[in-house]
Parts: sequence; structure tokens; C-alpha cells
Amino acid sequence: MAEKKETKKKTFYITTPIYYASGALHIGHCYTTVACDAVARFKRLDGYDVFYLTGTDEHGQKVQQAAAERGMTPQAFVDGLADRIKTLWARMDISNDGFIRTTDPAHEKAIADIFTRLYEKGDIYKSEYSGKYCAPCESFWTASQLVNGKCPDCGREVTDAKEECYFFRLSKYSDRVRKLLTETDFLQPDSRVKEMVNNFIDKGLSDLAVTRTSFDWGIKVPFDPKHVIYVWIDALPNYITALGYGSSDDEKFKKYWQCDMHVMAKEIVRFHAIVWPAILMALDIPLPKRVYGHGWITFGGDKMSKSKGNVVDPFVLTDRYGVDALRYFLLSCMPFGEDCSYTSELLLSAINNNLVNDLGNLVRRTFAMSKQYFDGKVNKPKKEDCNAEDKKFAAAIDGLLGKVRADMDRPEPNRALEKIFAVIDLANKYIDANKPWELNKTGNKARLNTVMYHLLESIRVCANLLLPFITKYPPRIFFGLGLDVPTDFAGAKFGVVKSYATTEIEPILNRLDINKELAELQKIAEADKAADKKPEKPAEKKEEKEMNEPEQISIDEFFRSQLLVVDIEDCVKVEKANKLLKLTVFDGTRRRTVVSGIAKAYSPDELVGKKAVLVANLKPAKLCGIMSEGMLLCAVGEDGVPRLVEPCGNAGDKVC
Ligand code: ME8
Repeated sequence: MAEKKETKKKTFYITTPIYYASGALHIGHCYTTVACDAVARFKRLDGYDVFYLTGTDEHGQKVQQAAAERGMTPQAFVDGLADRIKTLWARMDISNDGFIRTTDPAHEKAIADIFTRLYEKGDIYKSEYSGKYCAPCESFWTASQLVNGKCPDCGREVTDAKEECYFFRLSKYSDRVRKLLTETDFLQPDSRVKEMVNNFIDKGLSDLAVTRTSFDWGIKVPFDPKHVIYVWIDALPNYITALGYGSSDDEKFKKYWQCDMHVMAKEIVRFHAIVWPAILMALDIPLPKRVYGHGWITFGGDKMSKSKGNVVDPFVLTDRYGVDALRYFLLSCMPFGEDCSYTSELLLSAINNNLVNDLGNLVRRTFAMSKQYFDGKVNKPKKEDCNAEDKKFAAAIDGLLGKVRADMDRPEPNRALEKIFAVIDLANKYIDANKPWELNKTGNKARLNTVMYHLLESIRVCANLLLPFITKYPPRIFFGLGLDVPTDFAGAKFGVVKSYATTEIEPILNRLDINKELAELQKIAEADKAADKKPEKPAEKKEEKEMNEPEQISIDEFFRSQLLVVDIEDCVKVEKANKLLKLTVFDGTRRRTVVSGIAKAYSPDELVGKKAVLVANLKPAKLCGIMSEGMLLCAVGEDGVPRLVEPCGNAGDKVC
């Protein structure tokens, strides 16, 4: 018997920046993470062995300050944020293979070792720094780098600062970095190369201060522990420590390094395209293949950012419109490389025009006609039954994978989506041109079958190619087509399916009333702002309120709560909290952890196997160090003890 030859897949390693664990993330962070996710998913389907890394940057002055403001230890503070960030990525269907935290012990050890190695090699040395310091950016600047006397990155005030610190000999690598940027396509898009060369390299690269003594939340210099390793030399090597570099288990490093693509927004391109290659050169490690600096999502003309407080909350948008809507919007409306100004109108019209009208209508109309005319059974026609127009349409479907692949290689997900939606548009026009309802009326069943087959094939190939971009609807389309969800692009061409047996499916979304939605989003934004600012009400006011009739709410307000039947699969006590239980519940699609104050009424064993009602779209919150992803509805009896409201139905059923 011939031995089956194992072909080794080509690897592909892609990273996002590690985000500061200093506050909640917004749709700007989602942009990078979703774009990388689309590339990672595309490459997996295209036959690559992918490693997709994201994570959190947890050390530094900003984090220490933010924790102190909340009266928390930095570790407890970053633990909470890292959990919240992981919950956000689970919500956005991010398919990351690794999640690195700079407080991971293995990372901390590797950074201390890297620092020592660079010091012993002479690439790190001790001296004194005096310069201009921007506290929010944690960056030192020379006077010539300032813009109008202010921080060139964020435009805020800088202060004079002087301290003993260690320096990385960045200047030594200036020529090699210049060559890398100007003679290869390492940095993309090209416009970023000019920025780097003109603004930094031509002005002369100074050695970089890499330790601080003014705070202590960070990795200590092993041989001089009053110094803390400063953010960038701690943060940038996450891309290798996450693969096990510097540990005894470095199989992943051997397998996935060199990195294929580091993706970030333009404000930190300098660190990735100049400092990071220089660190790798000093460590004699091969350089990443590509650094991609995309633009910013702006809001009201300004960069959307935590520190400016002009952020849009991805939990709010996905609660209202679903994950597919936000993923589609981010990937389609933002020209990769350029800035994009966010408005709710833009989001809502992308949903209505592209998802509901173009894609949703094509699928709905085609499945309905397939059912009505053929009871869902449509067969592949003979070649000779296809006319010139059919062949043109089939060729457009056939050529789609190649075009999308080229766009994703750059990567330009917005262009890739444009190409897929151009075929969706062709398909809608093909319906209008061929008028299946008239073919049915005149009894031309053979032609009607040919038309329906072309439409189903276009839907199948588009759904296959949409899998990396939107995660919920394409699998549903495959269910409607009566097919398994593909795990590759082998079938992403015309004419693969011999016969279809289709079923109608739920729509992607219902058409939105834009004015009503704008008003709702405005209300939510105002309520969030008020909640942020509102001082605690005095106790007597609260009592007064409680004695009054409950405030009335509209039916729309009530329907903002998503109530689901869940199965309780596991339950344990929460240590040191005599009222709390930690439950694992299944909500029909996934398992969630919920912390509930019902320990007075139940022992953990009693609850396993019961059903409960979950408030599924409640913002996740941390209780006793555990992230709770929802709340279970209870009735509180006269004894003040909460007991579960026990519903009938199955996990995932809506309660209303
Ligand atoms: O800079 N538009 O973390 P960070 C587009 N810890 N992308 C945006 C954005 C916006 N308005 N706002 C944020 C750090 N991003 C460091 C990185 S890496 C070794 C260390 C995205 O939390 C974008 O990718 O400030 C940007 O570069 C990153 O979040 C900054 O995240």
C-alpha cells in the first residue's frame, strides 16, 4: 500500500499590539483585532498553519496610577481588565491562538534575561537621562522632536525630567534600520516609510531610555532592582516570549518565527518599525517579514482614545446589532491604511444597505424561490444548458477567490469585501434579469433550474469567502444550503455541488429604522455619560425613591434586556463569600461563567441540572475576582433570600 505523504503546512504568524490594561477597550482596538482575525481566519482556510497572537500590556506608570485611583493593587486591577478584554474578544469571535500578558511569569523571566544579555553585550548601558517627558505616553522626547513644544504623539504638555537610567544603543542600528525601511517592503503601507525616515531616522536616532526609577510596577532589572524595565523593551518582545523564546519550551518559537505580520495603528509604528527590528538585530534574531501600520478610527475629528474619553463601546453595538454587523462595518468601511471617521449613520447604513439589502435579500429571495419552485431541490445543469450570461456570471464567481486572496495578502480587508459584495450585487442583478417568477409562470422548469443553480452557487462561494469576515451568518447560510460549513477554500469555485436541498433560514438582521436607532444610540450614550459622572445619591433620597411607585419603562426599554433559558452544568462555592456561587451555564450556543448570590438557598449540587433565566446581555462584571457574564433572575422572598426563577423550555430559548 502506498504510504500517505504528510505535507507540512506553511506557517503564518500574525499579531496585534498588546493593549494597555488601563481601561476598557473601544471600537478602535476592535478594528485592529478584527482585521487580524479576518486575515488569520482567511489564512487558515487557505491552508496555512496559523498562530494569531494578541494580549495585554500590563506594566508601567499609567497602569499603576489607574489602579491607585481605584484603590486596587496593580495586579488585581490588570487581572480584571485582562478578563474583560478576553470577554470582549470572545464576544467579537476573535480566533486568537495565544493571549500574552506581560505579567505572565514566563514573559517576565524572558524579559529579565533579554535585558541582561543586551547589557552583557554592551547594547544596553547605564547613564543619565535629561529630556522632555510625556507622562500619558510614557515617552521621553528630545526638544527637536516636540511639535509646538508638545508631545508629537498626543499633543499634550511635556515636563522636564532627569534621571539615572539604562539606555538601549538604538543609534548603533540606524543604518541597518534605514536600509530595512527603504530597500525592502518590510513596512507597509509605503506612506509610513516616509514618515519614519523623515521624522525619525533623518533626524538621527538617539539611544533609547529603557528603564525608570520613578515607579515600580514593572519587571526589575535583575542586577540593579531599583530600575524597572520601561514599557517598550518589556512590551515589544511579547511577540517572541509568547512563542516560548527564552524558555525551555521554545517549540512554537522555532515553528512560527519569523513573524509574517505585525499589525498596529500608526502612532506606534515607530516602535515596531525602528525599535523592534533594532532589538532583534541586537539579539541576532531574524526580523519579522512585515509591519503594517493602519490608520485611526476618529470620532468628531479626533483619534478615538481612552484618554480622550470619546470612545464607542463595542458591547453596546454588538448587543444591539450583533457581532456580524460590527465586524462587517469595521472591515468594510475603514480603508486600511487611512483614517476613518466613525458615525452611527455610517454603521447603520452599512448594516441596512449591504448586510440587509444586498446579502440578506439575495439569500432570502433565492432560498424562498428554491423552496417555492422546486421544494428546495435544485440540480447542476448541463454545460449546454448555460447561456453566455450564465457563463459570465459563473466566471465572476470562479475568479473571486484569487482576487480576495490578493487583497488579504496586502492586507486590505475592505477591498476583499468590496469584491465579494460585487458578486453579491451581480447575483441580485442576475435575479432581476432572469425573472425566475416569469420562468415559473411559463413553466420553463429547465431554465428555472439553471438560474436557481447559478444563484445557489454564487451564494455558496460568497458564504465560503465571507467566513473569515463575519462569523455568525455564513454558517447559517451553509445550513440553508444543506451543506457542511467548509474548512478550506477547496470548493470556492463554480459548479462544485451536484444537487442542492435547501431550507429557508432566519434573516441576517431585520431592516433598521435609522432615525429610531440614532435616537436610541444617543440615549444610550447619554445614559452612559450620566452614569460615569453621577455622584452617589444621598441615602435618604434613595429611601424616598424606594418608597415610591417603581419607575415606568417602555416596552422597547424592556426588550433591551436579552433573557435566555440556560442549563446549569456546574456549580461551586466562591471561596470567602458565603452568599456567592460560581455557576457554569449553557445558553444554547456557549458556556458562560455566572456568579450569583444564591448560596443561602441552594447547595452547589442541588443546582446542577436545573434551568434558570439568564440576563444575557448584561455587561460582564467582576465579583470576588471572578468575571461574571450575566445574571440569573431570582425571586426574593419575605426572608430576603433570593431563589431562582425556574423556566420551562430549552437552553437558548428567549424569555419574554
Ligand atoms: O499602544 N483607531 O497600547 P494601546 C484604530 N501597549 N486603532 C486603534 C485606535 C483607533 N482610534 N485606538 C487604539 C499600546 N487602536 C501599547 C502597544 S505593542 C508591543 C504595545 C489600536 O492600548 C491600534 O492597534 O494604546 C493601536 O496601535 C493600539 O490599539 C494601541 O493600543
